[in-house]
Amino acid sequence: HAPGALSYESPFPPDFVFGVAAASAQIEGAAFEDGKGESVWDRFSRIPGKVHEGHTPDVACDHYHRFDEDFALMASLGFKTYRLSIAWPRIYPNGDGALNQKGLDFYHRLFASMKKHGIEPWVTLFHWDLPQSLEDRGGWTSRVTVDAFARYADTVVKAFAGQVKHWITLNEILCFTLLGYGTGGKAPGRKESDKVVNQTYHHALLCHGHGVRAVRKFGGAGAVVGLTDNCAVSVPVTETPADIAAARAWFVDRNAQVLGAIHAGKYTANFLARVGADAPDVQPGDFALISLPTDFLGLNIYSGTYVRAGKNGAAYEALPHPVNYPRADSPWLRLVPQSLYWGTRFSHEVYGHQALYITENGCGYDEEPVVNGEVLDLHRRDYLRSHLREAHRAIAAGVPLKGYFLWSFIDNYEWEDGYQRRFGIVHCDFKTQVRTPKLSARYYSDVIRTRRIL
Ligand code: GBH
Repeated sequence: HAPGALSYESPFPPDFVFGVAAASAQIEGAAFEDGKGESVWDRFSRIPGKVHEGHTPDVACDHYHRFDEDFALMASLGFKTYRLSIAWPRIYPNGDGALNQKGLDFYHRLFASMKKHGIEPWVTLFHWDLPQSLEDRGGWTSRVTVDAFARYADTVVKAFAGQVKHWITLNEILCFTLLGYGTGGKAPGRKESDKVVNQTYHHALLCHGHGVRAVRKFGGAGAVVGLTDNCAVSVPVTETPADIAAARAWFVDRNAQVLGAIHAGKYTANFLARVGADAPDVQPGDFALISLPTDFLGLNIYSGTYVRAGKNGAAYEALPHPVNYPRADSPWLRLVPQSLYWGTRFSHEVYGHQALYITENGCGYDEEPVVNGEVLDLHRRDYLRSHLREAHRAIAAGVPLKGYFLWSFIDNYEWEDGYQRRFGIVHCDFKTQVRTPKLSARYYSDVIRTRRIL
């Protein structure tokens, strides 16, 4: 369709993918069952003070034992695409070394159940549950992890090529590196120097490359692969040429170390100038792997930063959110729906991506009272609606946005916030494991059925 052909009233394009998302460590539970090895989150969550009230991923939504009923529920709501991740420590309990056949068997059963319910899998190879054994040998600071990931990726893609056609290499490189090894708020909770942190994401970029290589080699006909990035998103304060140019310049700077490096096939000059002596060590051949062509880019966008034209020759001015600016219960989750429009538009314009997916978008709240047996999460319905409108607007403007995955299908283990923070459109009672669709699940179901923003 031509740019401008869609109005808010017109339906999403017929091939637009509507999905829901979750991740292994956040929903599966069964943390020590059928030979699964310990992950860094199994370990980190047991360190006093690291996770809200010491919550662990041990049981989570018990999806490991309840996936069939979960897929029945998804199907009944009309959700036909599901983004999940594979738990590396189920497949290789020590990260490398011996293979755990029971781990592969579990996902074979899971994909068979999805097929039975008519749900298409989008599979992330790594969503933060690094085998603890690899962490004990340096984790993301070490190339041992890169070699182990290459082997893990080969094994998994080979095993599931018949059942999976959509692959995502890694989820949010800057989160599990910077927050895991820099600030220490996420597992493994280390506080290393900038030099070491920069090295961790270089290793993560190499794993992304290995993931692409594995899918090309073993994925079979029709397999596609991409990265999911939590790009930093700028929103121009006014939609004028000056503020838009400023927001674009901020976007280029802030995404230099992942999207910029992959796109350029090297670390860019402005990035190297910024990090100076802390630049990562790069070996010959690294960037040939890192910059292998992909089929799409996945973006996790929850929020955005307002940017306007700079004063006195500065390229831009990024504005802090005032304390009273609306947000979800996560302090970082400021409500900026236009982030979906500008995030996808800048990714397309700056890097030339021809297929973009929002692989996560959603909001988390601590208290969601039940009224007459239903969670009336009108706040989430409004979040969903306002963000879908901006996705729709991007498509109308000619941005190649091909799909949208809502985070999350069900309330789950929200990392350091434990079970306190609920992102689901389906409520999970963590005592009884009863699932109850919230108002937002009904709303999303209607949107998907009609392909319109209702
Ligand atoms: C996603 O990341 C994750 O992929 C998913 O697993 C998670 O459940 C979901 O979000 C909801 O949190 O501590 O101030 O530095 C979200 C993007 C970007 C959120 C970095 C946390 C750190 C803010 N993340 N952000 S701060």
